[in-house]
Amino acid sequence: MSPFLDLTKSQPNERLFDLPPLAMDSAGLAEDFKRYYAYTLGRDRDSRSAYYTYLALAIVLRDRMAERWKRTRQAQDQANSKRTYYLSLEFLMGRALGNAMLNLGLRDAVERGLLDLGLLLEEVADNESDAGLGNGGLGRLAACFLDSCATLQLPVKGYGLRYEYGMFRQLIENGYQVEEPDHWMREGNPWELERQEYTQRIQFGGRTEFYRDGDGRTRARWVDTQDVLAVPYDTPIPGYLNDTINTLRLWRAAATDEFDLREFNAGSYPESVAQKNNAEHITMVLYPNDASECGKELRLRQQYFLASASIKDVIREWTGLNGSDFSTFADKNCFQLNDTHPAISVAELMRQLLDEHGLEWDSAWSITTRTMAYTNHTLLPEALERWPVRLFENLLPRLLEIIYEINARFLSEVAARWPGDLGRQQRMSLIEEGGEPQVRMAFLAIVGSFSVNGVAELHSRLLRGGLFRDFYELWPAKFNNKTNGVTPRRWLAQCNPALRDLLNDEIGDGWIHRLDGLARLVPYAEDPTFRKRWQAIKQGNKQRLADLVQEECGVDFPIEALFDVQVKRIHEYKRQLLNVLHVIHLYLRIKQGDTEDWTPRCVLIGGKAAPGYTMAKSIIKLINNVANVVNADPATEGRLRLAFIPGYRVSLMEVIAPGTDLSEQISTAGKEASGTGNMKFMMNGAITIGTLDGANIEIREQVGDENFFLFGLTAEEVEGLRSHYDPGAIIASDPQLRDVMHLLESGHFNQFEPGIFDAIIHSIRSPQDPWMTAADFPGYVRAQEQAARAYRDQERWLRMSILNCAHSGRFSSDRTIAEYNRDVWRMEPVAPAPIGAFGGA
Ligand code: 26Q
Repeated sequence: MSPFLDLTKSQPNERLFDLPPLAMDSAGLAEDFKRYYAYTLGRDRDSRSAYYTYLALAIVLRDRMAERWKRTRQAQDQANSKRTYYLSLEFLMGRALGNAMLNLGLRDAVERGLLDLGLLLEEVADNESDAGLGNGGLGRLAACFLDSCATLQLPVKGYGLRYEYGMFRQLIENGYQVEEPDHWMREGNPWELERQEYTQRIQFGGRTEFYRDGDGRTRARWVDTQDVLAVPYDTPIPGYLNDTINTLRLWRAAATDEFDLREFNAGSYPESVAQKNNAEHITMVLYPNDASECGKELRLRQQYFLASASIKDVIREWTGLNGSDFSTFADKNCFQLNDTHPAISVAELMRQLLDEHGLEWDSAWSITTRTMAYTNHTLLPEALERWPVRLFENLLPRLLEIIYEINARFLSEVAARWPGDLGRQQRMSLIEEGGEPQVRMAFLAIVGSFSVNGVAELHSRLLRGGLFRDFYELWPAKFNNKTNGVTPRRWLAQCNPALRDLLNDEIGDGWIHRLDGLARLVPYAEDPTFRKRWQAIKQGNKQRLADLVQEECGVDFPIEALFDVQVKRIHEYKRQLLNVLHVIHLYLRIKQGDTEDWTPRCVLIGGKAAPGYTMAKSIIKLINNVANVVNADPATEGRLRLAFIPGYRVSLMEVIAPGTDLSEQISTAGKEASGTGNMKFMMNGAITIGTLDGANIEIREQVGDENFFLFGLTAEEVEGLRSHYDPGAIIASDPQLRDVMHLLESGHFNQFEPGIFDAIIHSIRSPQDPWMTAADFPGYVRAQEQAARAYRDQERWLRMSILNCAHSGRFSSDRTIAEYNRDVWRMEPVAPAPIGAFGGA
């Protein structure tokens, strides 16, 4: 089928791979850099280009990963260890260069080598565009997990889609968000390796045919399908200083070479070839909503394309080693489903085992339910994925049959356990009836998995008692918690070099792979000279952030001020609105002359709104309009600034987190599954102002009540209040909120744009407001006053800052991954042979 598998007349011998190890010193690195720049990339004095300096450096690092990559694969094959596949529609990788240098231990050598050539590493590295193949938390979590798996030497492979266009680029025009396509690979992608030889064929449409096999058993065949090719591209994932390189495999959709012959014969050859385009649309673009967009056929195509290609790939490797014996498949393989997006995998693994490998239902189901594990990332009921049965019928008819069969067998289990409880059967059915029938993907994932987890303690508890209560009653042992974490390589060592060096000097560098070690910082909080150094570093990082804000927003952020930051997707439940109302309140205080003992404050807000989410887009407009009024008023000079930073993304967070004093984590309690930005800020010494939501609760537990600014209703109080929530009364009885609402309603922030904030105003005043913004406003203002007071006492603030960093050890994704491995995956680490022992490749 492909020209890549075997040569016929000649066979390469071992000498082909007999290469000396590549140089790891600055002179050797610079030599290679020069060769790639001048020869491989063809640059000379007249065609110099900043971008090509980045490309040449990327190839230098890619080569060094390549030689370790192969050894990792060999070691994992040889150990015949169990493997886990992280299936995700999103991997928000950001930039790869800095991470590769850090994890290979080459950063200093590269920096010196480039300096020798008159190049500044920072400038070279700035030419890389972010791989923005994710929306936010869920996608970035997948990226942090890959880093931790490689660092812990676990044989985990990421499977995802190679979107031609990533998360849209956000521009702000007249205060409004404008989306631009993100053609992130326009100038090529040096990190990927195409693996055409592992191309798979994926089926869509068609119908099922039943037939009798040689043993007289009835079997199914999926026929008359329209097929699409899945071509894999591999990206190396380096572990931290351990010679392990794992793999992220992303699929690209390509047309088959078959034409629509009818059209061809009718003489429309170009039309028939152009048809091929349709297939390639599958991996064209990332869906930019971080809550499910219901019913879009292309999205379901993406999900099935990922599931089918990845499972075929795993089974290809399996049968290559084990033939048709699947008896130990479940002991050796695990699929971790990143939310329900790849949940169709449950039915697809069944289909491949039944129809393509001839297994009986019971053994196929036993394998499937010992192989799949599901992570839930949301509590919002409206975000639970459902697909119309009608769509399944047309697009994936064979999978719908399998889902029906799974459902029938499952519901008879429910009936046996709770005889006569028809209500329960209806509630638990994989098919939602009444109205247009829909497949409930979360239920499919739960029924098909041996493990179901939430991503923070509160979230997992609410899943068991709420959304998934019936399933918890049926299978309590399936449910578990895995509190999220973030990688301390990117989110401390890499993004905060000054702090990294201080930590290394004082407590050694063990924290980079055992973050608990940061606890050794605790006594330093009491050391005044250490605090001074900590302050100087924070100020340097604030200057870096202030420069960015000046560049991107044209707003001056003086670094003496409290840097108060909220960056994340724009969502009503995250309550950027509450933040803006507080800024308006501060503005009113300034205007009223209430500025005694004032703490200067710079508020930064950033994040993307889903293109179809009107309310979120209005909130962006409001932030920008309030910023214009506040920043232009001479009375606020030296007291208050507000800026909206456009185009929030991974590489911006690497500048923002180290420069932040106060981290805004102010979601309505019970709505934010975990949050992970909260952890990045904490690690970099920011103090959290937050509600008892998601992982905030665990952050506060770790750092202590006195080092966290708490406010707001609890999740239970929010639910208890719903039936009699009366924001009108709260506004009337709180003079501060009343004045804020009055100014907002007077049109002060939309002088020549009448009515544009009416929907926002209405939502705050509505007794149906699910986010209860008014209810938490008074407590929020008090907590902000406490933060302002604490900041004026710099020695106190610095102590709190140091302790936040010192107690962030639990929020390393290494800890999270160690728990997944201990409780769910159960694999042994595999160490590759050290590079010095043999040749290079
Ligand atoms: C689904 C179907 C169709 C189109 C889009 C989607 C879709 C895409 C992305 C639905 C949800 C998402 C992303 C969700 C997400 O990022 N959730 C966040 O996950 C983090 C990691 O666990 C948590 O920390 C956050 O609390 C949670 O909001």
